[in-house]
Amino acid sequence: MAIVNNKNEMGQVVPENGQKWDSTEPSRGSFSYSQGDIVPLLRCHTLIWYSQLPSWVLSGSWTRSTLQSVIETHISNVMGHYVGQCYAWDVANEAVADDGNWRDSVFYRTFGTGFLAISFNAGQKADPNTKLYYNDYNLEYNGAKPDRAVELVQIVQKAGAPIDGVGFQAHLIVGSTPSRSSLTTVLKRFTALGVEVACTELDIRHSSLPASASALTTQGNNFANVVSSCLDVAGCVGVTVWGFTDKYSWVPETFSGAGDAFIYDKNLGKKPSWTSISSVLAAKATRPPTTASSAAPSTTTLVTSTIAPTTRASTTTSSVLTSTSPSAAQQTHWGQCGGMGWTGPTTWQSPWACKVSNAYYSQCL
Ligand code: 9MR
Repeated sequence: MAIVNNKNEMGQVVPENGQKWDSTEPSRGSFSYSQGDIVPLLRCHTLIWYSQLPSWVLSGSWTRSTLQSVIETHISNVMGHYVGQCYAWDVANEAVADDGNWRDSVFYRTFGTGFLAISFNAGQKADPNTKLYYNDYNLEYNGAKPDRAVELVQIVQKAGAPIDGVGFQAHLIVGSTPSRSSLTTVLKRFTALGVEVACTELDIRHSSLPASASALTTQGNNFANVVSSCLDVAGCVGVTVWGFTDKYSWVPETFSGAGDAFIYDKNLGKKPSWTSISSVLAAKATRPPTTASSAAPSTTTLVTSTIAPTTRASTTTSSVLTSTSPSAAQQTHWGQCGGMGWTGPTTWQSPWACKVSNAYYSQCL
């Protein structure tokens, strides 16, 4: 809790299961917020999902009219309870099946895709100031699933209903994560529709345990790539990890033998993945604004990283780069002077030297 509540570490928190329908309205018309209320700064999750529904919703016999009323009552009560506390709400979750077809659910069976506009309209009515999101996994690689999710956003927009964002859950596997550029490409397919995007449930699991030192390094590089992809996209507003310590995780229960998918180990020590993410964020934070393309996104602000830049992790080794061609754009004391993807100054002012912290970050010290 000390780590979660440290705002230099986490910019916002998701109550993992506490806001789901089976927690908030376990029986019809009877609302409970005891699990959701335990955290104060929220990315809110989730309202309309085929899973973790109480049986009265799952096996009720609904007409369009009765189910619409149940959806609207649920959304208005739950969002109403959290008004002003949620940066964003995952209004609809996982409405697309793994093969790219629409996912079967009580909502889809009753309305076809019509439940989406009903839900997003209800969301706007309940809290006009939160961001209304569609959230799903396996959107991270172009293919049938993101194709359908693009269609989903367009369906909601064409219906005249509000949709502000698309959440990429990003439950990934060490060594098989998308490249920085391919993830950037798919994120941009959605921002091109006028919505913001975010990584909302990032974890990168080892397929087998214990992880070797080199697997931990790979995991760190994989995390850094995902965060970098988000930073590369104007309109990608944040990265949320779906748990932070390997001590507690949904992963081993679902993927037997796999795990250690997070940024702190079981003893609450920082892993290479923490250091990699911290370095990427520090590099971005110290990068001077140079061109229009690197300016703040016009529609959104970079505010919602779960892991905020903090003091950079100490490094055990550091090497000093040699300046080859001094130019007009020399970096000043403390600024970044190199690292993967760095496009700013790579020469520096005397008497400072450019010290390599890691592959992602060199600093003028
Ligand atoms: O982390 C959640 C886990 O504790 C629950 O048992 C599980 C039940 O489906 O849901 C997990 O969270 C899921 C999230 O709500 C939606 N995206 C996938 C997450 C991992 O399964």
